[in-house]
Amino acid sequence: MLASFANELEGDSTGFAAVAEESMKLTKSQFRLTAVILLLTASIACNRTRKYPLQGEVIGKNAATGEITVKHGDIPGFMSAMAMPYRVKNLAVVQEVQPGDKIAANVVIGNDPSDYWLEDVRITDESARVPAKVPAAPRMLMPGERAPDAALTNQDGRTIHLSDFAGKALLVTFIYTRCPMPDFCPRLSSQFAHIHEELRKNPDVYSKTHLLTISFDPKYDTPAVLRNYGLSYLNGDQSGFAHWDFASTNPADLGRLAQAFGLQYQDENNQISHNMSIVLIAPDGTVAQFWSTFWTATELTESMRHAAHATGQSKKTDKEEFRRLRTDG
Ligand SMILES: [Cu+2]
Repeated sequence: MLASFANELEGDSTGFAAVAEESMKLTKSQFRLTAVILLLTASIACNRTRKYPLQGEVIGKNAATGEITVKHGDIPGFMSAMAMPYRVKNLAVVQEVQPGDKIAANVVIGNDPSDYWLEDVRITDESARVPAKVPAAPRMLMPGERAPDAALTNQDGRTIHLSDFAGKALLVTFIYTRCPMPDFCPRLSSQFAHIHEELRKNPDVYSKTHLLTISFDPKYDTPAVLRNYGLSYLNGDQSGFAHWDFASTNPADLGRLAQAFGLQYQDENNQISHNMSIVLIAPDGTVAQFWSTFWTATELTESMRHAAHATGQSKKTDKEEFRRLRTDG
């Protein structure tokens, strides 16, 4: 999944199917890792971090979320060989490593067992580095860059634009309603429901924030389907749609948004293999932050609160300025 993002950065989409397959493997790996960590936690009364040496190959990276995907061998005493994403807190390292690099590093497990990352990353062999191709394809945005606009059709069949939410902190994610993977779309929607409840507790914050869930399965996810799906996460309360839209768009605009926000999706046996992409768009229409694999509802809620009140740094809060970007591409 992150590997395909790296491919796309270099204008190469040939590895997409293989990468989509890898993405499903990663999911299983993550389940396995969770199980391993739970076991470790149960057996060790811990209040300290633990480190395990890792050697492997970088197969993808996401500079916007600070993650690299590593295919690694057995880690004695910790886990068997697999490929999975890791956070690297030192962002210079994420800039430096390239797909194909062999690395050595330490996996650090924090006090909270879901909190793990790589430290002391050294590139041990860069001879297999995947060469960059030019010209570069359109790429994922970085925080601070202006988000594109797009027209969408929401759960009421009404046309809305990303630019309609200028002046608010807008949290956007992507799902498809038939998703069978509990750790992906159902997690995104249930956690967005939790965020919605949290935001609602403060009317001031509530009025300055908005949630938007976009389907990447527009053929199946019609407005009626999205409406029912949305209601199931709003406890049947349709007044919630005033603060949380469920929408879809045409394939061209979906592709543009996916590119800008680092979303990958691929039809696969009547299902859709995909990664996770969450983007927070600030009131001035710029990207405040991205998340992919590592996030919590609490973290997202706090970031929205912060963004909603961090106005005044930019003059460009007006809708026309935001919308102008559509023609700029
Ligand atoms: Cu899904």
